[in-house]
Amino acid sequence: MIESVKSTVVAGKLKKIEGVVQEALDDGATPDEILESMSVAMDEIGAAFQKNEIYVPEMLVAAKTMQRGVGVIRPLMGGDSIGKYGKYLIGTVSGDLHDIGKNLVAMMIESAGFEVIDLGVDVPAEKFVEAIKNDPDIHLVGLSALLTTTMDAMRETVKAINESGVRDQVKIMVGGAPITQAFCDEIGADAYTPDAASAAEKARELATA
Ligand code: B1M
Repeated sequence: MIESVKSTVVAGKLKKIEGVVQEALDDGATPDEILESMSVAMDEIGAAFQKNEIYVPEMLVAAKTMQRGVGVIRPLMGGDSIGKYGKYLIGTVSGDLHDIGKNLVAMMIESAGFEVIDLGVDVPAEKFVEAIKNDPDIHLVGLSALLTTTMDAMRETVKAINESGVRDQVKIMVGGAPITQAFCDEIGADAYTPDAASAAEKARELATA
């Protein structure tokens, strides 16, 4: 059953995914297993794109299929009461339109007990700064980047926050496929985590430190 979750995402069968995810759940698969299987599907899609076996439209429909599938398991993720650990500002950096990973991080962070403020994709550095300045209750900021070409925008965003006089108010977390601990250290962010689950864990740790 879990295999068909993966193959349905790879094939971009938008109309079928909700039923297939539900069947997998009924069959005993956990939401985590289903998420993992959809993420593996996106890796397959990425590899096929790299080999020119598929093009942007196929990548896009697979992404939409995964997002619809995530919608089915979202209510099952449960978690702590929203806002218990404070507010978490998140967005994908300027020039970058990838949001599946960022949305998963936002979902896990919310389940971990934060009120999430999601600025969306292609977010200019100034918008992050403005949001932090306008809300003194924001103490954590998450930046996502999926392209090697937008890693610089992440660097610029951290720099803009550093220079805006609000750096002491927040801790900055970074992540996304091309991001590493070394890059996090280099740009002066506070924490790198490789996936959504570890991001939620780290956010709690930083909020309670
Ligand atoms: Co794009 N794309 N894409 N794409 N795309 C990649 C990233 C790529 C690796 C594919 C490839 O070539 N193999 C490649 C980047 C190469 C590079 O930079 N080295 C690429 C490219 C080239 C492009 C375009 C330039 C293609 C073109 O137009 N020629 C273009 C750029 C558009 C832009 O952003 N300006 C483009 C466009 C797109 C679509 C719009 C079609 C679509 C995105 C739709 C959407 O997001 N709504 C898309 C997709 C779907 C992908 C792949 C196939 C899948 C991404 C994904 O959703 N993965 C991707 C290949 C791949 O990743 N294998 C690819 C599933 C998701 C769960 O994982 O996002 O990694 P991920 O998130 C993880 C972790 O990274 C981490 O946690 C998440 C969950 O555990 N994480 C964080 C993410 N953010 C975090 C923040 C944190 C902590 C952890 O703290 C704050």
